Amino acid sequence: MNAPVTEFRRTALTAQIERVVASTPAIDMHTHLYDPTLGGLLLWGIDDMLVYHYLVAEAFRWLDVPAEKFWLMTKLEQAELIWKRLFLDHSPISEACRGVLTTLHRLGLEVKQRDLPAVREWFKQWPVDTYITRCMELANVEAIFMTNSPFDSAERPVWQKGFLRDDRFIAALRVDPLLVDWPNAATRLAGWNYQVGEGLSANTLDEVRRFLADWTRLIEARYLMVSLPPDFAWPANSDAAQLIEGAILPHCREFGLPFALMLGVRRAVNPRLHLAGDALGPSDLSALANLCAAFPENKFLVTVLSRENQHELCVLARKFPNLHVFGCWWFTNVPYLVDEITRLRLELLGTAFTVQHSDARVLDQIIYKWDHTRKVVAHALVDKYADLAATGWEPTAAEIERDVRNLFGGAFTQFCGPAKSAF
Ligand code: FIX
Ligand code: ZN
Repeated sequence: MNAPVTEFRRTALTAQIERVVASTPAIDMHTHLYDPTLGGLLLWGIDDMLVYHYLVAEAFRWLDVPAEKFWLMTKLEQAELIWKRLFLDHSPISEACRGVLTTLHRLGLEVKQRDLPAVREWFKQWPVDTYITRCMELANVEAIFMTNSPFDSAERPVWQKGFLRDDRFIAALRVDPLLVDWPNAATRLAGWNYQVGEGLSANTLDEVRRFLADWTRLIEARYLMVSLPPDFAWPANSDAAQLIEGAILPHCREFGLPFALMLGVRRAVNPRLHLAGDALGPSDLSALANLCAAFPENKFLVTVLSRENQHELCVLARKFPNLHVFGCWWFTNVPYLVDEITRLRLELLGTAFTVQHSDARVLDQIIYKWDHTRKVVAHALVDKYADLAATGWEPTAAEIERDVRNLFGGAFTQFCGPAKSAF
């Protein structure tokens, strides 16, 4: 029979694991942050934190202004209204509200004053570059993956002109417009001198590959990425299914790059809320199983938005070595579900997955997103290592450090492997 670990041993184990989890640098493998020299696209500071779409959605639970009127307000006015409704008129206990407070607290501000003008003043002292370093230190993040879209008219010209890269920011090529709205994407590609027709002929697919190759090289992308609705199916006659098979996956094989699938988003369920109006639905993961089975040479990085899909995703990752599970995405990034999902993954996959990505849209958010995740993950790991210790398998410090490194980016790096010489 297993001897239960003593209270004393558990306390020591807890302290050790909390220390390792706090001090292990994370690779933030999916964000909406930008290299600071990329045309001023990087958002940071209190007002951008307050108008984050997670908070906008929550503010509308209390707002008496119609959405159309809200969007006519300036960013500062919106931020003030959100601050009043979500922080002053009610206690800010939701995860997104608490996140703002954790961030300010870790930055050294006194949140108890509830003084928005003073917080705004404090942010004015920071040059962006020093501030990036500060946020990355506090979050203990060593690399930030961006979301880079050639279809974004703010981003596209800056890449084409060229700029001196900040090597803390790594590019990921986002292809949603290509896959979810092919007729419009085809028109744009044709305008950029790719010889594409509306139908997905062999020649058109080759030209899409030429487009992907040009952008992969230009931005030095480390993976390609798309988010897809719950009804995505493969195989199918849809544009998305044909483009994935005929262009995206051959391109990924040629360049040795993974394809990241974020599954289960229902866009614009309430378009009046803009970015805050997206919702979710459970995906049919047989599409994913079919892709993993049909293309063993391709690597798939996958996260799912619906709680209902989490268990099946783990089971699929047990079947397909070319599938790597990552992060607790968006509506699942609340401690309650991070705890549940992380425990499920640890029990089904060991440490062969990536525990979290921040999905930050505002730089400062990396502080709270990683802080909250680390606390939950440490608790889950204490239970798992205590279970091992009860069998007599005492984990060594080096083993714990190795495992935590894997969960926070090591397994992801190993899964991606080196890119190919097609670069
Ligand atoms: O598709 C995505 O990458 C999503 O993460 C975003 O569209 C979403 O708006 C978001 O910010 C979620 O955290
Ligand atoms: Zn995202």
